Amino acid sequence: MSYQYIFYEEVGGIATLTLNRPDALNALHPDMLVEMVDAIERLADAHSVRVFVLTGAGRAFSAGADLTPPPGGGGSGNNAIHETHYNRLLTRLVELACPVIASVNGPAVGAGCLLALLSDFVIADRSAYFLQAFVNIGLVPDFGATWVLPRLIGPARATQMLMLGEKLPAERAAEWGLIYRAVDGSDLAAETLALAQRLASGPTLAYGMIRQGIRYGLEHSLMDTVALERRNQLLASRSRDFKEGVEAFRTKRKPRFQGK
Ligand code: T3D
Repeated sequence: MSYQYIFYEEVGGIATLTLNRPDALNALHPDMLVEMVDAIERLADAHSVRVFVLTGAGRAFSAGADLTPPPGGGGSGNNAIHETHYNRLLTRLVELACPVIASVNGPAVGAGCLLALLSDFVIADRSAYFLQAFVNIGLVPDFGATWVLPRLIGPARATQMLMLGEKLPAERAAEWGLIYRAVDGSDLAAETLALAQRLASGPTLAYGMIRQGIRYGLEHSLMDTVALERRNQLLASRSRDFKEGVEAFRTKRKPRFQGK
């Protein structure tokens, strides 16, 4: 599939998807969502990919759902789009077996905000903001907002974001624990790359199971989660990276993980 609304590239184990509708602040056009799902399915099948980076072209990360209905229907409020596009994208993202970084170069709004917050690490330009804009246009939150936000920042702050629909500056978002870090805009690309390279040279299988474990633990009991940890530890202990990690420890050198 060739892409019109996104850039996608894989370099050195790092797959980067750039939302590319800068004139519309990377608003999520339905065809863009189809392209994103295609790219994520492609990277999920590519065993060479060890970290996935999401970012936006221009001055925004994403302004959320496209509010200009495309020809033939769609646009905000179209229920079918949730089933066919948003939920599919969310599922593919959550099921990825490698770490995901959102490099938030500007406003992250509505579904665009959730797209960032569903990542494992969110690094944002200090001048960026996070905005749950749904209420400002008379919509209720979707794309997992009412599940993700209370878990990340608690119900009081989630309610504040969701009901007041005000911009949350990146630095405040970092103070609240909503995101990993806020950095100077001029450092964002380098900081993102450094984190991506670090993760791309780590034990990918273990990262994938940590991802799975965190989501699972949020929804299940302690004992169920311990049971999953036990199953995953057995798998991790059979990996080449575990063998390499122990060997490196014994011989007092840095491990060279292969992601296998
Ligand atoms: O379909 C479904 O039902 C699914 C539901 C999904 C949930 C959502 O995501 S709902 C939330 C939808 N998003 C919004 O409500 C945000 C709308 N945008 C804004 O409020 C503002 O644009 C911002 C606060 C994000 C930024 O403001 P500002 O002043 O920096 O930029 P601007 O001038 O408003 O926007 C620049 C251009 O981007 C402008 O186009 P123009 O006039 O230069 O040709 C604007 O129309 C366009 N744009 C911004 N957001 C969207 C958009 N075009 C389409 N859809 C947008 N969401």
